[in-house]
Amino acid sequence: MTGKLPFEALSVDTLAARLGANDALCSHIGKDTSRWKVREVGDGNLNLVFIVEGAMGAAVVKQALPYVRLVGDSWPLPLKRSFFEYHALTRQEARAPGSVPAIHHFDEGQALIIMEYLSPHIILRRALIEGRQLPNIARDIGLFMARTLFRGSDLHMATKDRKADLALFADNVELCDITENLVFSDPYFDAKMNRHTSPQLDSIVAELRADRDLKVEAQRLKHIFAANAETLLHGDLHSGSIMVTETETRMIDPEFGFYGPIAFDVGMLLANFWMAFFSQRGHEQNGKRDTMRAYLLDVTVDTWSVFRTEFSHLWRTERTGMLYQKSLFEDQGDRLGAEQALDHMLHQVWTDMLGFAGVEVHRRILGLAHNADFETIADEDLRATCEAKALKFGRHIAVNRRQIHSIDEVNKLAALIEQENRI
Ligand code: SR1
Ligand code: MG
Repeated sequence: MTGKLPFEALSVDTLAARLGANDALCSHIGKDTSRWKVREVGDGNLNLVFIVEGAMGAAVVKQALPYVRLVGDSWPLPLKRSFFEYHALTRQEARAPGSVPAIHHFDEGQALIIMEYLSPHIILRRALIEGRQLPNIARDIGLFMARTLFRGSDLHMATKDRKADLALFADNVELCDITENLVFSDPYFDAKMNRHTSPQLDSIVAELRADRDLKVEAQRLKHIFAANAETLLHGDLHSGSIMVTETETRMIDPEFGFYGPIAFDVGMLLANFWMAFFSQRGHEQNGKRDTMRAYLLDVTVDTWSVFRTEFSHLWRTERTGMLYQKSLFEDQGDRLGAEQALDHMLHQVWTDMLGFAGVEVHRRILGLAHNADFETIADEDLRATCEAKALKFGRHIAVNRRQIHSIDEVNKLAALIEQENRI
């Protein structure tokens, strides 16, 4: 296949014929296509994902569709998101080696990426729903965020390179538009594609939509998201975008990559741990999840701590960009000045991160794109109870983010809300 053919979506039946001559794929799985087994496994909202197994091994073929898969062709979405995913993956690999799947081949015209098949990895969200405690995720994801977010910014990059990347990713307009609407606005009015557990949550939803402070805060966060082009974000760093084994963690799916605020990836990620926490009560059929709940709160503490520590380390050792130049501080013997600036920066990330986490929780319960943590709770009353607690928590951290000073404080609040009998 060459990039010059018109785009055509692959299928289980056509994949071998269409990619049988692809050298990159053949070199990884073997070229005898009669031995290829193809499965479509995409369970995300946007794309096709195939696992192709051959005599020598397996690979993943991911292809964008010209529309949103979750909704159908009534919602067109450009194929170029595959281009942004490819470029984001190459930068993430350079900035945090070993943290993303290896890329074997990219075909821009067909909007497809052939990449490493991660096995026996599973999606982190699934592991958390099953109640599995993975020992390394806080370390691995904390390091990934610190390294990619620091090294993709003007703190580290030559400003000419950063501006070129800023221009490149600025064209990821339609995916930013999804986040701008689905995360920051739609949950707070009666948007067409919204849904929630009804009637159980109806009155809470009405309250949130009438909550002036919350809506103002959500719009302030949207403003930060849209205007603060600090670094190359993953852009969709939730527990469905992370694959894990007991010992390994890999980030996938950065098609929402663009230049935005450092705090966005961190907030979205932590929100997903807090949602996993609030959903545990809905998954207690085979036993209590108290230790799992404690584990999830520990993961938020450790992730934030690893992020902070690594970001601070990079600040001290790799601050080679045009921001907070060493010539102004360390080179004049003013190490404390650099530390003061670092403190300011981390404080800003902390405050905004809480806000982004709060609205992420809301949109997964009130908007179009829900998450399996809550959706797989079959008992709707129980699901609504878990969701109502998460909504209350999300509102609190979004609106009061400037008055919250530590992650222990946040987690105490989460534990208190979790124990409430009525909402
Ligand atoms: C229409 S896309 C809905 C959501 O799916 C993606 O994974 C992103 O999280 C997006 O917001
Ligand atoms: Mg995705």
